[in-house]
Amino acid sequence: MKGLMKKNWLLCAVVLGAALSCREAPPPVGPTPTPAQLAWQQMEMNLFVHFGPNTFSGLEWGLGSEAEDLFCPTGLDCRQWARIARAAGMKGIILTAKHHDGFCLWPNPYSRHTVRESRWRDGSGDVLKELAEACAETGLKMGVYISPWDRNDPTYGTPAYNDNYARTLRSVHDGTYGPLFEHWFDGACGEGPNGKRQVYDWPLFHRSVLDLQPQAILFSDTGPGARWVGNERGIASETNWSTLHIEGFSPGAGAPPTESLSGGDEDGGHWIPAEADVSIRPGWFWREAENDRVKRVDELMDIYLGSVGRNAVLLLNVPPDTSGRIHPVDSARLMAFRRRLDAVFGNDLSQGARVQTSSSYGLRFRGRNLLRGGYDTFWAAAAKDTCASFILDLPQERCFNRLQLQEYIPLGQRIRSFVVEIPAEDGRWQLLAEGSTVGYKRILTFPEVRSRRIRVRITSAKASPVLCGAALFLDNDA
Ligand code: FUL
Repeated sequence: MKGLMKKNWLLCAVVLGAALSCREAPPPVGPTPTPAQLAWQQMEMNLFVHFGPNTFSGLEWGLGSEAEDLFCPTGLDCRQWARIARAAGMKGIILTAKHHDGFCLWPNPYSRHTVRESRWRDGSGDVLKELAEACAETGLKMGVYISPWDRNDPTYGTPAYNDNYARTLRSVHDGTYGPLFEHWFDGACGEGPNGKRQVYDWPLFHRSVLDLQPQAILFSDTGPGARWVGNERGIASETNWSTLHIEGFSPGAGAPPTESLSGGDEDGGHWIPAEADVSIRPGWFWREAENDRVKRVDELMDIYLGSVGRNAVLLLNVPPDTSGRIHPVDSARLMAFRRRLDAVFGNDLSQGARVQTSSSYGLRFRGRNLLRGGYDTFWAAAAKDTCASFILDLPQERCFNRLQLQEYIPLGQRIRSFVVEIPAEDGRWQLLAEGSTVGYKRILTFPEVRSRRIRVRITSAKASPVLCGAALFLDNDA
């Protein structure tokens, strides 16, 4: 009798275990990213390239009346850009194919203000083509910035401009330059109160890109693929939701408030993650006089923590000089920045830890998934455990000052706030740091501590947390 009971119990345990391990993932909460948005977020860091007549005039906003011959790089080398971008750990390059001055870096058939009209390579040059080839060879993705505001196009300020701009978009997205991962719609317009007024046909512009490149991320103040972070310092808010309200807003003058751009809206109905753009120099375009004002590695590190470390994608502008190559000061700085990133984030101090969790959503989603590589392997807490916690028990005491957390965003952004604790001398948990949102990636910084155990307690969440990564690092130069 006793033996039979034991057998039945074992059978139940096996059946229950099997059921729990086959269990489906918890249901998503709120808006979620499209596969293209997830792939975009995973790129983390891209190179922005401002290049055009302004490189030669020293202006930030060209007038539109510049002679085409002004654009004359003496040794354009897009392969050098791509090599540097790749060595720096960037996954894509976005080029200003047309800035506000209207000059097109490709022979746009719908403009008479392009490389074709210049003496550069006797009018047969095409920067987009060279960059597309360089990116393809280097394994980088390519994106384009094509300014809606145009100081050269004579139709600007009339409905005809919208059609011309749409045709211009199509001439770039029609496959001539291969797949383009992102299209940057800049909201800037400096026409002033007495200037030309253009009522943009956004639906037409979006269709013009998406009909040809359905996977492209459309960037603007209101997305729909990604949103401007609301400043040009490359820094997102500490609380940064990837969800946004867009009803009643439009790119440019009608943009959402700055707080929403840099922090998202907790209850926003659309998944529109933040992209943080910033220049490595004071200006967006190269200037001889700024060669000694290239950002230092510690400034770049702060930007990284404030963007990638706060659930945004970083778009770092490194503008080529008049030769058409990235200046040695900028490339050396980028390489030093890469070395610092590798020194800090190349050594995960949570390796070998045991993970204890307050609960889990079945065996398939257990705590140890937190430390297993791969974004798709995650820990999910039990459905009712919105204030779930986990403890990392390291093999021995270690020093660290950075904690990295990652939510599995295909199931929505859930966490509102969390605390990080380590044991005090009497063994009781004491507060080390506090954080708010997590999202795709959150890197929390705190003064260096030495500990064997660390506890992360979610203090508020929209639904039970789903985390696919937890890691500890030490930045010795912080
Ligand atoms: C702004 C532009 O006006 C700047 O020139 C630069 O291109 C920056 C990235 O966006 O809106």
